[in-house]
Amino acid sequence: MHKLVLTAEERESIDALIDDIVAADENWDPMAAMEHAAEAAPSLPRRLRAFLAQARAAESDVTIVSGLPIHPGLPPTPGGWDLAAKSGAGHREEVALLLCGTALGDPFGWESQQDGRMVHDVCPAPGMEASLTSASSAKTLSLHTEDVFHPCRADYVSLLCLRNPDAVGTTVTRVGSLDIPAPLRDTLRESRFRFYPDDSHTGTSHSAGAAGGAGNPSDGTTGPVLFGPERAPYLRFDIDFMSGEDATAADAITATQEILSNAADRVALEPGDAVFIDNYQVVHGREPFAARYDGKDRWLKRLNISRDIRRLYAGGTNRSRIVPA
Ligand SMILES: O=C(O)CCC(=O)C(=O)O
Ligand SMILES: [Fe+2]
Repeated sequence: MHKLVLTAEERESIDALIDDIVAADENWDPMAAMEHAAEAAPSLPRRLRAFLAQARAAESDVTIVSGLPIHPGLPPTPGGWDLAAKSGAGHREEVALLLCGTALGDPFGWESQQDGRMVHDVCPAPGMEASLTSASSAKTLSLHTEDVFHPCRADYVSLLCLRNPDAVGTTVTRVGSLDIPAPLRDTLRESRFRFYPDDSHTGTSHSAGAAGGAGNPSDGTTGPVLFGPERAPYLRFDIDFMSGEDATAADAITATQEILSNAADRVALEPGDAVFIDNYQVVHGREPFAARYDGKDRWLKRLNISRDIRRLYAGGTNRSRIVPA
């Protein structure tokens, strides 16, 4: 884990960049905000730029920037991402995340997720307490690769904390910390697993603890769980949205879930903390919590970042940062 704590002076200079971008965008246009953020990112404090460049070059698995500006006039936590989108709450914080995100790579969004918005809201929504999406609260969000089904899923999933009054933990397991027995490792390296689009894309709704969301086999894509260099592999896993192609592969999923859970660390994000989770080396999830829907609930902004947007353009039909899944 790598962490940088910004000074008050650095925070003020980031705030000034945000002022300029918000002022330039009278009618908030997220795509324009992203472009302005990309132009302004070279003006971020030198220490922050160096830290993010180093994280990228060294393939840091969990990278935290602490002390980003959160506006004192932040509105109450909305009761779900759709309400957040309508009210436009937290634009300044979206810009803060875009500034860091464009310093690390190429931000993008999915057409099928949160109305095709680039920056997502992660906040509890009434009726979704037990869902398998980020809107859940009462149930553990199990350790997962973000958008596990997609060959061009994010290289980093980033989360900026606006509120987290109960210090609810984001859970992370780093593949580098695992000791996987050789026979299991061999199975995981074979293309014996099928990965499915999750409920945040399909609009269907499964509950945690039920059968999970593994869909019609024809919807899935197959591949291995572990891939890449033998000694420093990458990982692709989401127990709720994958299945084994045979009984051994199914057993391997159960065994791996146990190993991942036992190795989990937790990061309780505080307002102004942004975490950049390497989506190839780390699976992440969330501890359960009690949503109150009183405007003070936990609230994060989320941004997907690719290290090379062309991987997505090459498989698509146009060069849009909002990509069909
Ligand atoms: O709320 C969290 O800490 C993580 C939620 C999550 O997995 C996500 O938004 O992708
Ligand atoms: Fe996630």
